[in-house]
Amino acid sequence: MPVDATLPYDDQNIFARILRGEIPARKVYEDEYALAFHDIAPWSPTHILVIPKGAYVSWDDFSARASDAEIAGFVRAVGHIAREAGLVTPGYRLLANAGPHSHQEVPHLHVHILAGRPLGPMLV
Ligand code: DGP
Repeated sequence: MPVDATLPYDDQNIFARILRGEIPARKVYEDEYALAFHDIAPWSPTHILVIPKGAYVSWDDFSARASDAEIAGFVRAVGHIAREAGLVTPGYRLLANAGPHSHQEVPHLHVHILAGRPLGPMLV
């Protein structure tokens, strides 16, 4: 069910629970600003989700409220993960849904890293 990203942050959302270690995830990377783990229902052979450690619903929420250090740390983490996973040469796609029209399902900002096969053009 898509979420309304304008609602206040819900600290019971599934990614908040993964961050707190209440439910398991197949972790790929973690640092002070970001946690990355494999998507439970992958759309492509490589499907990694990267989330900020802070409580942000969406990209617009994050860019409005996060500190410069959080934003820089998160963006650097996404690039680091792509490089470390060997995705740079074959290529990869970044995608972040926000709000009902995008079909965002989890109300904690996440960037999808999609790779592992030719992905074709974006479908909207
Ligand atoms: P979005 O529609 O952009 O909000 O994508 C949410 C993604 O989160 C979707 O691809 C499935 C994934 N997902 C949902 N629940 C879990 C979970 O409990 N664990 C993991 N690893 N991924 C999840």
